[in-house]
Amino acid sequence: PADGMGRLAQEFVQFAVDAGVLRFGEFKTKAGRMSPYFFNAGLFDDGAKMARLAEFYAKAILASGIEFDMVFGPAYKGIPLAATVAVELARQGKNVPFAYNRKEAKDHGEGGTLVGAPLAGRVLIVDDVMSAGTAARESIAIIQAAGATPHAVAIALDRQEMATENGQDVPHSAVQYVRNQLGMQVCTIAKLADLLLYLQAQGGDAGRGHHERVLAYRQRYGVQD
Ligand code: OMP
Repeated sequence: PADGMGRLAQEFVQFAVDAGVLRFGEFKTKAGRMSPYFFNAGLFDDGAKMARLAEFYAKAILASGIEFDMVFGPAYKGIPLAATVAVELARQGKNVPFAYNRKEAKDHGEGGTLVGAPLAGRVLIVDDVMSAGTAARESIAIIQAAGATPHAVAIALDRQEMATENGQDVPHSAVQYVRNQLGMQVCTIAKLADLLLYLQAQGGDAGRGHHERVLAYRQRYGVQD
């Protein structure tokens, strides 16, 4: 699609492929599925890539019109994301506080598991990927326990696949659950459908092969938009 967000998504997929963050092959996901593609945000591993990544998030967040009072980054991968996205949001005219959690509570010094600004008001969670939704549920619990409102989630990639509940596949994605059941807003830079469009446009033997395998994966685990 030629619309602004469609174009941003295509640019982002290209950026992720070029950076080696989005790869094709055989990967096992957290939910135990064999996936023909994997998005490893940890491979945005230099200053220029992080800056560009933050720019994609900030553009998508600001274009979404989501209102929020602060940014929260869940440990570990959400921490540099929240920090750099907060920097970029400030650069684009929206300066908000940010916070993140530790995985281990600290029993000395400042103590506790939260670092940064106190969790308060409408919190925007910034994370990398949503597949089955486990990570999102943990962030929501942390924010609620602090007395703040889990208001929205911004992610780079929505895999648009079935969430799991107690180890069982359910017929909706984690993003759909967060939107429809929890009433939160979700902002994504790109989703599985954008990846499929990208692969289709690539053509060539490799592109066609990847497209076919990703399509087969969507048929097995995917959800309707
Ligand atoms: P859920 O917590 O099940 O939604 O899965 C999200 C997490 O899965 C991410 O935070 C990653 O740890 C991991 N993941 C990726 O990073 N990239 C992928 O392409 C797929 C996964 C995954 O395991 O599903």
